[in-house]
Amino acid sequence: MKAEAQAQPNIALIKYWGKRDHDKNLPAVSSLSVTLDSLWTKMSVDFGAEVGSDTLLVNGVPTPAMEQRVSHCIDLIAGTERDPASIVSEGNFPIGAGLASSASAFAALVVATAAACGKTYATQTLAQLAGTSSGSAARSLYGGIVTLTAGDEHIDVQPLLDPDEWPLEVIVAVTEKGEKPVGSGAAMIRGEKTSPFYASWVKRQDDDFGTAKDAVLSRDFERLATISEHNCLKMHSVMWSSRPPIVYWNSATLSCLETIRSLQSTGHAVFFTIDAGPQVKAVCLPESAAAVMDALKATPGVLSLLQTKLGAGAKLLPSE
Ligand code: 2P0
Repeated sequence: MKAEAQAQPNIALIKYWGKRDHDKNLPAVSSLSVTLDSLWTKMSVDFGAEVGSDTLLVNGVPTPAMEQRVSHCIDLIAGTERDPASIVSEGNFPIGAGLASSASAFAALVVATAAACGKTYATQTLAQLAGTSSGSAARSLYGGIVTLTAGDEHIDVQPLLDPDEWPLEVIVAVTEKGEKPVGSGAAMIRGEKTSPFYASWVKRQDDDFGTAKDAVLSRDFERLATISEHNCLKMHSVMWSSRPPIVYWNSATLSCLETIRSLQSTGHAVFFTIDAGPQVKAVCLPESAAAVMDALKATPGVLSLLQTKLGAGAKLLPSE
């Protein structure tokens, strides 16, 4: 009747931006991501709570705005003839600020819901269910480095490397704490409809995805760095060229990019990626992590830093 699960957000190096099927929420492009370790979301789902309809508490605050999306995700697993659920979400990082909070939330939600209603699913099926609610959530079912390929009927999510097979680190420079002005889903639709670059973005994605996958399998950091930065900037070009334009960056975002360029010029193994928000994620090898932390800390406009290794996929937590 009640279960709790935990998942970590993931950061895409080859980005998901655009949908081939809106009803099924199928991505238009393949993506490749790293699952983080020390950022987390815990979700508990309780079908035995005496509530008249689904209720959602996020970090102790009732959050009716998200309820419909969460209820729909629970329906996919428990059916619509189910008892109402009390859903409690807790996390240790900002929500809706380009830090992939919906990825960890929906990944944890599908695991908790399946357990709470006594159903057993293959991880791949749980990934597909999570992806229906949030495309990127599908990737957080797995740890380490993960690929998501998109077909016309369903997605296929695969772990490419375990977290300890390539000990990358991710340093997140937080440059703004508030929620983003335009949600990812709406921003993607605007890009599909209005950006003159969208068709070319979709057409070239398989090449970028293949290059990144090869780079990961051969542990070629420089090659992964080059293709990841290129893919990130192409995604932002689609956003910037949408009408009206979507610019998630602020001046500190750009300052962080300059810092990372300067670290690269002194031989550090680091590259940047940026999602639907102004935060900059620096991906680096462990030997460069201290230098990256120091340099980003000294960068104007950086409010705080989060440092993490790669982590595991979503998991059920022991019941109390
Ligand atoms: C990604 N993002 O690959 C890309 C890069 C943001 C920028 O997936 O509409 O919340 O719920 O499927 O998963 C964020 O979008 O989108 C995202 P929906 P989601 O991580």
